[in-house]
Formats: sequence, C-alpha cells, structure tokens
Amino acid sequence: MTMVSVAEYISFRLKELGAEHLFCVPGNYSAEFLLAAEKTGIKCVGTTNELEAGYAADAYSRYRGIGVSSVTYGVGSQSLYNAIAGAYVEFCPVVLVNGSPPLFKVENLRNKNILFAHAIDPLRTDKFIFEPVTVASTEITSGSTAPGEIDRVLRACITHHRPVYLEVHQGVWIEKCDPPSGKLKANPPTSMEEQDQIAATAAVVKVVLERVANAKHPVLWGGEMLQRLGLATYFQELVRLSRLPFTTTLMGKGLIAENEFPDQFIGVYDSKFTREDIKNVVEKSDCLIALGTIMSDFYSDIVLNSEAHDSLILAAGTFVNVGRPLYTQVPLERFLPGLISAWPTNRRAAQTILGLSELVESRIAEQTESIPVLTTGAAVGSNLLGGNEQEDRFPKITWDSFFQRMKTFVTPEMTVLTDTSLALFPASELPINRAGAFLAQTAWLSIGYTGGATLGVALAEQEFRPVVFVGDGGFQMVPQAFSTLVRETKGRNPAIVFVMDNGLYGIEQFLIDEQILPPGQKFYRDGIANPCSFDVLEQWNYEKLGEAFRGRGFTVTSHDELELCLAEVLQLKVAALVAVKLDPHNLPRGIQAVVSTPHPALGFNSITEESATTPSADRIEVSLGALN
Ligand SMILES: Cc1ncc(C[n+]2csc(CCOP(=O)(O)OP(=O)(O)O)c2C)c(N)n1
Ligand SMILES: [Mg+2]
Repeated sequence: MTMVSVAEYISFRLKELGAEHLFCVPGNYSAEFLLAAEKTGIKCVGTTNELEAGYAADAYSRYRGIGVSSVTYGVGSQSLYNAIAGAYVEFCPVVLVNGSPPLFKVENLRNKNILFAHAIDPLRTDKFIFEPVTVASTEITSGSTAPGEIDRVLRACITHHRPVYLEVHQGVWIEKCDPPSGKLKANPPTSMEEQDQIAATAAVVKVVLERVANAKHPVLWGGEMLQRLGLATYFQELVRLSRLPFTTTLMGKGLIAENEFPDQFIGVYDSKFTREDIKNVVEKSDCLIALGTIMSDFYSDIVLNSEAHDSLILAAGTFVNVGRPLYTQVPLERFLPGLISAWPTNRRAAQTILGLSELVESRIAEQTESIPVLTTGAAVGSNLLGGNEQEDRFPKITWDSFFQRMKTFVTPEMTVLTDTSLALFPASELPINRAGAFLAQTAWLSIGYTGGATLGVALAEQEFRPVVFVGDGGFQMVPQAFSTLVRETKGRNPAIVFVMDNGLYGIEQFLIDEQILPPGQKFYRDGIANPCSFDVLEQWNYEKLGEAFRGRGFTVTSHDELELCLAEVLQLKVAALVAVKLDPHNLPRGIQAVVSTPHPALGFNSITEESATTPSADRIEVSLGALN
C-alpha cells in the first residue's frame, strides 16, 4: 500500500465527496495543503478576502453537496466566521480547512513568550471558537491519527449537512499516512434506530393521510431542506401525484421548476409581506403540509398563531409535527417516500381549493404584464439622488417596474441570486423555471452574501449564467469580490450583477421607521427628506468600479437606459456591474402596502410600553426582526 501525505489524504477525500474547487486565501501554515489539493485536481480559487471564500464555499456546497474553504490561522479563519455561522444555520456542508502553527511555536509562546504569527494566546483558539458553528472538529497533530480523524469529521459533515472544522499543524501536512480506504459515506442509523424509524414513519404517514382526507383545503409547502438533502424530486412526485396546490418558502424557491405544474403553483409564500391572495390560500389552509422548512421568523405567524399551528403538518429534519403532537425518529428522507407510496390514487381535483384558479390565472398573467411606468411626481423627495429635470422625461425605474422587466429577462439558463435587501420581496415573484435556479440566504440573512456566493454558484453550475440582485449596502460589504467573478466567469457565462442603488440601508430604515421613530419623523411613511444618518450610503460610481475591476460597468436611471443596457449585457463575454438608480423613498409593492395601510398585525403607531407586553406585540417584534 502506497502511503500518502496528510494533505493528499484530505484532498482525495474532498475530491471524492464532490469538491472540484476550493476557495482560499493562502497562508504559509496551509500552503502545503493547497499544493497537494491542486495536484489532486482540485482547483484552488484565490479570493479577495476570507468572507468571500466562505460565502463561495457555502453556495458551492448547496449545489455539490460539499464546499471547501481553506484559510490560515487566526487572521484568516476569524474573518471567515460569519460565513461558517451562516452555513451552520442554513445546513450547508462546508469544510473549513485551517492551517495552524507547528507545536514548537506554541511551546515557544507558552514557555518563552515568543508570539507566533497570528497568535492570540497559548491556547489554540480557532478550534475553540468554531465549536458552536460546526458539527465536528479536529486538530491533526500526526500522520498516524490523521485518516481516522479526517474521516470522522468529514462523515459528520455529510451526515448532518453542516460545517466541520479541520485543522492541521504546519509540518504535519507532509507526514505520511495510509491512503483512504473505501468510500466515505454518511453515518447510517443503527439497526435499532432503523427499526424505530420504520415504525414511526408508518404511524405518522397514516395520521397525515387521515388529516389530508378530512381537509377541505390542503396545501403543500416545499422548503429548502429538500434541496439540501437532495429530496426535491420526491416533492415533485408528491405535487404530481396529489394534484394539490403548492407553494415554497423563499429560500426554497426554485425547488422544482415553477412552470412544471402551472395550475398548482400558487407563488412563493415568503413572509408577512407576501401578496394577500397567496397568503389567503396558505394561511387559511386547514391542512398546510410543510416539508423541509427551516422555521425562521419569516413564518412565525403560522407557528405562533394557534389556529394555523393546529392545521400545520411540519416535517423537517428527523421529526414530524401533526398540529401539536410530535413524532420523532421520522427523517425526511424516509417520510417523503413513505407518504408518496401510501398516497391514495383517487385524486382530488386541484380546483376544489377556494380562490386557487383565480390566483393562478392572475399570477401567470402578471409574468408578462407591461411595465408599470412611474410618473416621477409619484415618488416622494428624490433629493438624495439629486433629481434632475432631464431624467424626468423618461420612465423612471422603480423596484416594481424593474422587477416586472426582470420577469421576462430572467430565463432558465440563468441562476438568480438575491441578497438580503428590499430586492428579496419582488424577487420572490420572478418566474424560476428550472430547479435550483434561485439562491438566497434567508435564514442567516447576512448582507453581502451574494458577493462570494455568486462565485460559488458560477463554479458549481458553470453551464448557467449568474444574475444577481444586491442592495448597494450589501454590495459595499464585499465589493472587491466582483473582481474574482470577472476572472472566473470570463468567456463562459459571465455574471450580471445588478446593484439596487437607493443610496441607503433601505430595510434598516424601514424597520427603524416602523419600530422606533415617532409619527411625523418616518422617512418612508411620512416622506421626510432624509433617512437616519447612519442609514445613508456613499454614492459610489459603480459603473467605473465595474471597469476598475476589469469587467464592464453601467448605470441606468430610466427604462430606456435599462433596455439598452440589457441588450448589451447579454452579448458580453465579461461580468457586468449594473447600478440601477432608485428613488430612495421608493419601496417594492409588498412593503409599500404595509406602509400605506397601517396593518394591525404590525402594530403601527402602537409600539408603546403597554402594547409591547401583549402577545400580539411579541409576534410583531419577532417578525420584523427577521431582517435585522
Ligand atoms: C452582515 C450584516 N450586517 C448588517 C445587517 C443588518 N441589515 C439587514 S438589511 C440591511 C440593509 C441592506 O441595505 P442594502 O443592501 O442597501 O439593501 P436595501 O435594504 O437598501 O434594499 C442591514 C444593514 C445584516 N443583515 N447583515
Ligand atoms: Mg440600499
């Protein structure tokens, strides 16, 4: 048996698990690993900072089942923390490969107070701080223990679909060990667990089917975990077989092609800002079957409202709630096939659901509706952008008019990424007609995520063109990531990045308006001239920035300019950065509706000490906090 180095061992295993790329910022502590990975055929993609590398690995893992980020100790890994935490929350199997100082340097620090580069104190701090956001970690100190430890940690990663931490001491990378033996597989359940799972699944399937049979308006609600666990085709089969109307979460958008069952797809149910007609069908369902939903507070109303909760069936992870009763030992990968095989063949017609056919018709009609043109006077106070008379001759771009245009611009050959910004809401209505063609980080919600995630998607799914909608605030978090995109997507499917340039941290201003500012001082609702000073963003010249990063840059303020830009961008062989100028006071429809008609559920004008203690006010706090 030919021995291999520890660095080779890790590389072989990562390649076997599906990593053809890894995302890195090099450091001498980990250089030996990068050299070995490249030799093994893993492309080491250098990034402009660690956060970019982490976001890229997260997105890559969503498509490939594994994502890898390699950094150096302390200065590197600790800049990566946000990305690993997000991957943990959103169930992304990311491997953090960290190179660390050799033992003698730690000893020198401990005994002689000589700092090694990136030392915090004698303790090996990195492993310790990553523990809360990883499902397994190890510190490899010798070749002899390496194979077992590496396999243990990687197995945990693919079993739990969550990040792991793999640290190797400098010098140990080149120590010899046995080569990998056998294929690495997720930990199987013990035979006892398996028996329990089979019995529990059969029991819960029976109860669920009884519920469905007695319900008037059952609705299927597909969630992101089905994508993560590779179970989307079961959902597709259930939709086909049951003929029930279905929706998805925002994060699970594009779980299956939205035009595959046009009469059944009601649109995305994303939050309390969802259109009323979609909300009506979902929230009034007497049997809402949520499959693989990460219950973030986007959906807290359903969980916290007792009536809705009683009619909710929630299968996620390894349990199923049927209303309140909880059935454990029912993993999704068992529950879905179990449900499908027991589903009765006497199908109900989808049209029996109240309001469904009207909803479906209007949703389909809206995909091709003409663009609503804004007369400039309709938007309040454009002084932040320095409104100018010449521009006013052309139809201005608004959130709604832009996204209406995007409904026909976006094709199944594109993968749409949407950053945490106001764009999340109108993007939820884009037609996504290919499974997997939509990505947003809507549970962790870190602004700037798409900066790195686009790189991950571009390399994991090279046959599709990434199209990104990011707020100006989000873009300014990791702007230089655009230069990596230029390099990595040149000549293939170059990325198109739309920066939604409203000049401010819009959502933050919206939340402050609604939660904190007194009546009369609200930027959006009262139309006052300036937002809070800390929500104002610098007006960058994105057009020049696009060029400076060796891609192309555009600025569009009117629909005429947008049309010219879109035509040109589609012909480009290099990534494009397009600044879409928006009136800072403009809001997408779903949010506007909340602002212009005080919504009792949001408790406007009533966030007083008194009402803050009522149960409904608690709910408000939770739901608005979703984007904070
Ligand atoms: C890394 C990070 N920092 C801060 C926040 C809080 N936050 C949520 S939304 C938001 C504003 C986003 O502004 P922008 O990207 O310009 O989008 P807009 O809301 O204007 O559409 C901020 C700062 C966050 N979610 N993530
Ligand atoms: Mg903004």
